[in-house]
Amino acid sequence: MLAYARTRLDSFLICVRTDRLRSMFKKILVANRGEIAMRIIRACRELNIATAAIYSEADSTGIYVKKADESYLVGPGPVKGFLDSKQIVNLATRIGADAIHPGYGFLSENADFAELCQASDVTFIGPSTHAITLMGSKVKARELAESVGVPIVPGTDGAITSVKDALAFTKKTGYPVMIKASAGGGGRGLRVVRSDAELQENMEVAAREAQASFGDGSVFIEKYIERPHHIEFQILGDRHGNIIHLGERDCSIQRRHQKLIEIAPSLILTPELREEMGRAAITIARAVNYDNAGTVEFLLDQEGKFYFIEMNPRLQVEHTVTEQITAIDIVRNQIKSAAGLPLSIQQQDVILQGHAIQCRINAEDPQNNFLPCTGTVTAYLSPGGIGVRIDGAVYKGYTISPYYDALLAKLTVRGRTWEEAVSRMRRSLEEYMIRGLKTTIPFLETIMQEPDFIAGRFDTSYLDTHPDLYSYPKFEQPEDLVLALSAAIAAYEGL
Ligand code: MV4
Repeated sequence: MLAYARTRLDSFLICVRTDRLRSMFKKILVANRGEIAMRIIRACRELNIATAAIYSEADSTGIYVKKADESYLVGPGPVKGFLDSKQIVNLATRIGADAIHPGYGFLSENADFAELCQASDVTFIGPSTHAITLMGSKVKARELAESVGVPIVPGTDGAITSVKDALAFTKKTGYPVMIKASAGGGGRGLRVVRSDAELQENMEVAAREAQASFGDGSVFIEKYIERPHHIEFQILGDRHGNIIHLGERDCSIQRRHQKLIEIAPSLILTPELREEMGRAAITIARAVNYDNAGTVEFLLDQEGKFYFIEMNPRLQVEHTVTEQITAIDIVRNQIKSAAGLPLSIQQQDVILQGHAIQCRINAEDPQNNFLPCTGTVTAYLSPGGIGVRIDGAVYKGYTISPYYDALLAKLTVRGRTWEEAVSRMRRSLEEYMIRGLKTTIPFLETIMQEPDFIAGRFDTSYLDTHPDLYSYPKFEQPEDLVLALSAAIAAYEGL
């Protein structure tokens, strides 16, 4: 009898909670596109919250446009609409959307946009403008980390304005050093220099580039950590002062800061180091009263020492690997925290189970310097089975345009062990069929068969130190060869 009463009470509480959520947000405007728009729409549907998508003319065939309850054309052109704060907030107000989810990229780290949302009484689903602003300055983020006792890379005190100051720093620490744009991020505005001459050559260029790219020419210098692991901790906060971490992701397999493969958990963190780095991540988040989802980035050097480098005040592409090993829905928690609800999980509820790997299925040709590829998908079949997740927005007949990033889909697998996860990813990539344009699938398949990767022996130098990865067969399928030969014959015959 008691068990039955308990079940009835649980069902009642679920209804109340969902109703409360529904009463919190009636409609969310998804201010993004592609796979992350799909991801947000899915979370909203599970919370019974209506969704409004925005799209450009170049994107009108996007599957997320079809899946949203409403969709609105923004512009002009393929990108400007997604970056037009006023147009988006005015639309939200006009259609009765009481919240906006920015996804990642576009306006997701734009404090002015978050401010405009607030001023227009539309909830910005993300951290406070204070957190966005502070973490948008790598110099301020470093100062904050140092002030709360979290290790940072030895570097200059604040931004530097003269080569003289730069040389004074390198005289003390030696080379190599990294020149970083304070307003940069995600790998943009970074230069490694290994001598006084290189420093003098690059300082002014770095400042000019930073001014042109970010509207802020401030640069600072850090000691360059050779061949680090790039480890980031997922943070979840709410508006009641609760902050937890959901473990780490190892994002070391990148090419020029473009992440290709992410894994969770890291294969090299000991439980003690995970505990220490997790505590450091929460310390930094607490110092800015962090109240939504965010990621604290560290470098781990070859001696096992870690250093804070930056915090990303937004949802990340690679959040899926964390979700797969914790069974915690990060986007759902973002929405609930932004709606003012307290976190429903505490740190002790976060259990990391198994291993997850995410591969980015990009419309790029790794054998041609990752040149972005466009074209129409002539055949599409995604993998499935136990522990396989696809976050994507591609289907047969979809045309990939040159206006957006090359991400077609994210393939995430989970296994009880690392070996199981690798074999599952290998099998899933074999199964994944996208025809009509080149993708990173064959390149990723090669990595899944590479001994160092399988053994977990990789750091940020992996792609540079394994050139054989690029020598997979040029034509993945016979029809690719036929297409290429037909094109060659046609060109020869001057057709
Ligand atoms: C570094 C570093 C080595 N030493 N800083 C900065 C942006 C972040 N997303 C990665 N960043 C790095 N900062 C110091 N002092 C190495 C990285 C880094 C990286 C740098 C160049 C090329 C690829 C990289 C991949 C991960 C981390």
